[in-house]
Amino acid sequence: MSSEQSNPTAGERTDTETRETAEEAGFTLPSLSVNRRGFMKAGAAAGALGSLAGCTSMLSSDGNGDDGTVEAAGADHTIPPRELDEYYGFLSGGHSGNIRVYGIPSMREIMQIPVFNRESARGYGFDDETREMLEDAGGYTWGDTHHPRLSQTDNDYDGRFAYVNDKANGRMARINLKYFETDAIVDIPNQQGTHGACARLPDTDLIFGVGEFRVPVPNDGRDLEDPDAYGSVIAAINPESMNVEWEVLVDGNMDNGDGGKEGRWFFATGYNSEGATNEEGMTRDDRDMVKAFDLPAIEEAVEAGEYEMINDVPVVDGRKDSPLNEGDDPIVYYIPTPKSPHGVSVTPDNKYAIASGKLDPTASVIEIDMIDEVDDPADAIVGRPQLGLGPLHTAYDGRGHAYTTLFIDSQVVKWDIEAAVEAEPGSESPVIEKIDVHYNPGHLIAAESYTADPAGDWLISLNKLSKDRFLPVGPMHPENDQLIYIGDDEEGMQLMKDSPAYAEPHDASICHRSKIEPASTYDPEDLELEPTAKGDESIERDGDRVTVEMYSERNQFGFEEIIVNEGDTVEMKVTNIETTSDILHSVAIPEYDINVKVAPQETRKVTFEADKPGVYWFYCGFFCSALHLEMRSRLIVRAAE
Ligand code: K7E
Ligand code: CUA
Repeated sequence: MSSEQSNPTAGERTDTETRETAEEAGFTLPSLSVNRRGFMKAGAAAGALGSLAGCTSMLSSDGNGDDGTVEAAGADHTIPPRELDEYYGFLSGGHSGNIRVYGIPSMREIMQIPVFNRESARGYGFDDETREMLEDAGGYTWGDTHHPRLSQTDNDYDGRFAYVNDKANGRMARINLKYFETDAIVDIPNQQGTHGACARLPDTDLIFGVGEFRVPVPNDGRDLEDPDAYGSVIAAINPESMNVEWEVLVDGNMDNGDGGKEGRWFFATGYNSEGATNEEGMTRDDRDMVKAFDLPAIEEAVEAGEYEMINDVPVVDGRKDSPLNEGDDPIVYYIPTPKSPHGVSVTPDNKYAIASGKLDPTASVIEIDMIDEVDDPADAIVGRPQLGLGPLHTAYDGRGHAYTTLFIDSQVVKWDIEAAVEAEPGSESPVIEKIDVHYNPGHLIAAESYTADPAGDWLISLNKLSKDRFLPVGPMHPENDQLIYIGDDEEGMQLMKDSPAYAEPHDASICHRSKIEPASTYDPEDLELEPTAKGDESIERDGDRVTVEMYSERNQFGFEEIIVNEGDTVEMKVTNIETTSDILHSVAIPEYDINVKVAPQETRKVTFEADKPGVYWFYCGFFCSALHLEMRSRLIVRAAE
């Protein structure tokens, strides 16, 4: 390390605090008897830090990186030219409506995947197929992605799909990880504000969308002024067909959700059990509800016809006073939890669901196997460590530690899960250490934290505010996603990098690169449209409908000119016949507001009304060769008589 000052890793303040707390609690934290600098010197000489950290990255050779980042003992997040990142990170784009793909640990943004937004570079929302998909999904022009979750088989990532919610318009989308593109969106009936999103594990046989806003069900003009009659639903979506199979109506708002790893339980946090419509009312009570949904019991009720069909979806009544909740085996357990709990996540071993207090400085550790055994659901809460102010979300390293964001304290706290079960409620003793983050974190995510076997090396704190951490760019600031190394329990959490992000990532999933196999060109078999080979190009007229089939290659389109009449409907299909990876073309039609990307072996179609007579040089938008600028043809629209 070249200097202490330029090292923005965990502040001494928190180390000291942690040491005191830990010593009081009788914890032994050997490395903390040496300060960081001393440990670095001693440790680096020993040369054993790489294996100690259990990390495949190389030892850092010297101190600070030249990009203002910091290397820590045994961990190196810098990826030199020609080398690849170890993990894919899928970060939601929030109200930008997309998913961003990061390489981790470098934190470089590698790709964006448009989901609920229209996006011109990909032609997403421009070609017929994606435009129709967005129209069928409600025709909205934006969405609010929060929780990207990856499909799993046997509790491990299988590299097939990612799923993400639209908190704004109540939708769920699927992203095909062969092509890194959105291939299905469902507009969820009876649900406003699809917030939490996750899969039923171990094999991703259902996707859950958690309805946040309480509304009349159905929301068709009834009960407008009667909030007591409002409700919210969880929706269970078939991951293949993307149809909603059933819903469960509950009392109160719901917030985030996570599924157990053995398929039986689904958990949703919530607030506003008060049923209020303003802030004061929503935060009145000290307890709110975590709902534990007994999935087999719900499926039995659906089988038995115990539901009401609302907007073509079977809706099961899971409200407190529902007959299905009478007796010893309710379909929904209401677990009183302090206070307006926000994040919930199930531990890798499926033993606990941990809900963060948000307005209470504790997290509630719910022992999953106790839920249907105790008389009072509150007794399933077996631990309540005091973590700090504004606990929001929790991730895992697979070594028995939990990491929770503290929104108000602007910290990430690392704590011991079993110690929290042993300790008195409200005790701070399970806390191992805290690290300052900059500033006000929402989610955090650790590598493969949502699987049964987290990697335990990298963690990202997704901070809402960046304040002074980047060059000023006006009143709208970037977010700050901070990379933290967690692979060394002795050295503790180490802040490695600030990474600005455009508004606004919420949650993320991190998957080892070995588990995803993206295609580098399209397989025409995977596409609905027949490709057009060179020599098969055609222009056909049927009344005022003109069908164009053409190819594109370096440096031409299938036709030098396409002549149509004003008022014609033009269907233009184009195949990129290149077989070389990374040689993309597009069809950009000026003044017709069209840009359609075609990657190698991809076929897309765009349909438009030729309503403006004139000459339009349609051109290729990707810089595909030295003669790219010459890659253009004329669309000639003859004026009507
Ligand atoms: Cu906390 Cu939507 Cu997961 Cu944002 S939610 S932070
Ligand atoms: Cu094709 Cu530029």
